Amino acid sequence: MADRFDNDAGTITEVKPQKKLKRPRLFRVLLHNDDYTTREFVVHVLHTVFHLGEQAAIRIMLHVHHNGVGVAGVFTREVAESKIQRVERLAQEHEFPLRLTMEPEEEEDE
Ligand code: TYC
Repeated sequence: MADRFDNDAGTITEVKPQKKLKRPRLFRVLLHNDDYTTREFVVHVLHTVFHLGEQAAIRIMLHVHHNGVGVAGVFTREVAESKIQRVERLAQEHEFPLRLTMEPEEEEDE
């Protein structure tokens, strides 16, 4: 229930209870392996869309190539969604079947 108090003018002001400020939920963007997308294209995408340096981009691409899936980055929902859309569009333009998904990070308590 909202708190109430009278001020000097005799009016009543309702004060909304303070909502606890929470950090936004974060999402992992997962990159999936396939047999057709070139290694160069994956590195290019990691560099241009995820702003990873050459070394990190190559490392993640190789991790996905060998393990089937890997994390391209961690973002808020909107940023994760827009990066996935950008990559899907780039991949379509190059006729690569590259696939990305997103999943929520575990909430930390506090
Ligand atoms: N497996 C691909 C190849 O050998 C390379 C690749 C890596 C594709 C990562 C997708 O997410 C990917 N050309």
